[in-house]
Amino acid sequence: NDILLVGAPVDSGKARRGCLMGPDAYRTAGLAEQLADLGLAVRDLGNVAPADATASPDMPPHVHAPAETAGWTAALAQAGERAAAQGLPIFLGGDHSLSLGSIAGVANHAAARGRPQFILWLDAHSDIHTPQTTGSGNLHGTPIGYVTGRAGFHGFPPVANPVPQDNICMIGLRSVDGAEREALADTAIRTHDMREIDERGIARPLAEFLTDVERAGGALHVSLDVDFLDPGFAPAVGTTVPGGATIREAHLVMEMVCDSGLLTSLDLVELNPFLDERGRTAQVMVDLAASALGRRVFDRVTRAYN
Ligand code: DIR
Ligand code: MN
Ligand code: MN
Ligand code: MN
Repeated sequence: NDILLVGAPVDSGKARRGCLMGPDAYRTAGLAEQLADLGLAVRDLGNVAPADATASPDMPPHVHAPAETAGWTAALAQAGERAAAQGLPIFLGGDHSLSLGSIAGVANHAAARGRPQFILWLDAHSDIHTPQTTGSGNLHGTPIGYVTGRAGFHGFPPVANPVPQDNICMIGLRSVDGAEREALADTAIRTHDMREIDERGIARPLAEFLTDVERAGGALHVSLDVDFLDPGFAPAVGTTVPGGATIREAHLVMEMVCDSGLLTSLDLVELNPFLDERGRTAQVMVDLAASALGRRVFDRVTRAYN
């Protein structure tokens, strides 16, 4: 299965700039080379460009850069669907608003193959806002809202294949506001906050989810937000929240995802190289991607997720 690198220098999902440098930071950190060293065939498709779009008058006025993000969503959905037909796309962000498009695109591909789409959401935040519920007006807080088919995304492409709530698992939560809490309470989305990880460990909730994906014959999209990690290890993100996953927990998640054999697409999002020290966070993200795609100290006989 070929690995396709899809550059998504989306920077319109929030006011603070810098995520547009993300794709080149991953390239500079050697993502393609590290995956090729694992014996994988890697193709860098270059960067996607946003489609032209205009903002809808129905969009609440406090929402930041809606036209630009709608244009990215259209372009990335198309690029994502096409890439998924050729192999396993890795979307190099870019802020988390790129996932409106990446997930809409891979879900279209899965639907065409008759496979249910699943999402593993690794993030401090649940990102389930709509343009009406977001307090910040930042659309990087809305991708789960969009891909599950919540209303209110005026001027955005209609979601052809919404992802069922039962097929979404969030791990790492520690910053969820009132409107998100309410939205999540009404859903079947599985949420695992940091307290649960402290109490049960990270492997158990993940294993339960992977077992369900396997039973359903699902396609698995993993969306990895830099702020899933503790800012002590991964400082180059605009929305740091203390108390995140350790490097060891994050590698365990990636290795279990790899062992499951279920991974079909991956987002690397929210890296802001402008905030980094010598590309340190980019390197951490590249190492995690390598774990998701087979890097190991030793091979194991049994599948680690069982
Ligand atoms: C934040 C954004 N909850 C907001 N979320 C982030 O603006 O509503 N997601 N940073 O990862
Ligand atoms: Mn996020
Ligand atoms: Mn986040
Ligand atoms: Mn929020």
